[in-house]
Amino acid sequence: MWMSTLARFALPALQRSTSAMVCQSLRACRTPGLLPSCLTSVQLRGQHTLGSASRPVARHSVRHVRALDEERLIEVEWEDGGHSLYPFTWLRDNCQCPLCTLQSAQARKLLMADLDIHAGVDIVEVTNDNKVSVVWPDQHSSVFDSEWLKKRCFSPAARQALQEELFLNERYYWDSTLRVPTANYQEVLHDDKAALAWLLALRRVGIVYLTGAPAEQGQVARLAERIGYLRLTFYGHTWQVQDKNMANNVAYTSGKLSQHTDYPALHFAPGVQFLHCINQAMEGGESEVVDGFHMAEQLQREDPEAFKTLTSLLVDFTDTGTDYCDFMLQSKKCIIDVDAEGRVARINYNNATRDSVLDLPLHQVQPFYRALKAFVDIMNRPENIVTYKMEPGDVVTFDNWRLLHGRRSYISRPDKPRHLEGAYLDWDEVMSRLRILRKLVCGDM
Ligand code: OGA
Ligand code: NM2
Ligand code: ZN
Ligand code: ZN
Repeated sequence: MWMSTLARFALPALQRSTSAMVCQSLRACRTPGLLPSCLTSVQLRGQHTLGSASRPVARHSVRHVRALDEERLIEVEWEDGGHSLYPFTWLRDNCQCPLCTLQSAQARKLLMADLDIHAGVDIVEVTNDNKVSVVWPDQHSSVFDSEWLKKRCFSPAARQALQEELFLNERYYWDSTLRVPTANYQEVLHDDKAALAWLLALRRVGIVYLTGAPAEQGQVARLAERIGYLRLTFYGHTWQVQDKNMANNVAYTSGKLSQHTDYPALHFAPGVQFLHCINQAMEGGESEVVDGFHMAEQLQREDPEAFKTLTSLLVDFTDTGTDYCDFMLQSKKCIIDVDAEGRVARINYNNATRDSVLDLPLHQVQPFYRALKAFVDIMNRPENIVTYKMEPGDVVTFDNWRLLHGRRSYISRPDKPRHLEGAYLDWDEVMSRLRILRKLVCGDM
C-alpha cells in the first residue's frame, strides 16, 4: 500500500490476536455507544476465553404479572423493579406453542384469519420456572419466556436498543484523518472473531482493508462465500477491472474515475463491494474514498437548498452493453436517499452512468446542476478524502450505499497490466453473517 504523502491508514487497526482484535476494532469506532454490548462484555471479560464465556442466567426474572383488562394489556413487573406492558392481541398473535408456531422454522403457523384481535385474557400468572402463562377465553394457553418478553418490551428505549442490536444502524462518520480498519485476509477467512470484527467495522465505519490475499483471481469469491453468496450483475459473478478494448464501462479504461457509487443504474444497487488488487499500475491508479453519509450531512448543513434538491429530484441513470449477457438498464434515483427520520441512508451517484435523459421541467434543470456541483465540491474537499494505493494481495471491502470511491488515471507496465477483481454482495447477506458470528462469538443475543 502507498504510504508516503497521502493521508494514510493505521494498518493495525484490527490486529491479529483474537481478543485484541475485537477490542481494536472497537477502538476504530471510538464512540462507546457504537459498540454492541456483546463486544463490550468480551472486552470486560478480559482473560476469559470466548468459548467458555458463561451463558447469562435468568438476567430478567418476573416478580409479578397482572392483566389490565380495560387497556387490554398485560403488565410484567421485573425483579429489578422495572415494568413492561404487552398488548393482549400481540401476545395471542405470538403464542410460541407448537400449534401456533412451526418450531423447526421459528415461524408463525397461526393464520390472521384465526386471530381474534379483540380477545380478552382469562388467567395470567407466573409459572414455577419464572415464565408468564396466559390462558385465553377459548382455553388455549400460551407460555412466554421472561428473557424473550424482556427483549420485546414496547418501551421506546427497549425498542431502540433491540433495533440497534438487529440492524447496527449507528455509524461512525469520518474524514481524511480516518485510520482505515485493517485485518488479515486469511484470518478473516478462518477465524470467527476476526470475521466478526471485519463485518462490524464494515458496518460501522463503512470500509475495511484486508491484506495478505494471494495475488490471483478467485479471492473475492472466497470472501463472498465466507458470508453467503455474491450478487450477480450484468458484469458477471465477479468482474475484472482492466484497461479493455471497446470497454463497456469507463471503469475498464486507464482513465480517472471520479468518486462514485457503483451501479446506480440498478434500482437496487449492490450494498457491499470487494475490490482485490492482483496487479497494480506502475504510475497512478491510487484509490480515493469519501464517507458519503458524512459529506451529505455537511451539504445539508451548509447548503440545505442543494440537499433538498438532491433528496427530492429523481435523476435518470443508464447502462447499455454486453458482458455476462446483453443489457439495457434505466433507473431513476435521488442522488441522496434519506430514511423515514430524514437521516441520510444511501448515496446513488456515478457521473459516468448519469443519463443524458433528464426528466425534469425546464426550470429545475439549472437548480439541479447547481445542487450537484455543491455536492461534488464537498465530496472533493481534501479534508474529506482518504487516499491509498492498493498493492497485489490487498482487498478493500466497503459499503457501496455509503462510500464514494474513485481512482486516479494510470499507466501500467506493458508486460503487467493493472488488474483488480471485484465482486458485489448485498447488505442482507452480510448482516445475516454478522448476526450469526456475533451469536457464535459473543453467546446468546
Ligand atoms: C470500478 C472502480 C476502482 C479502481 O471498477 O468501479 O471503482 O481502482 N474501480 O480501478
Ligand atoms: N463495474 C466495475 O456504476 C457502474 O457502472 C460502476 C461497475 C464495471 C462492474 C462500475
Ligand atoms: Zn398457541
Ligand atoms: Zn467503482
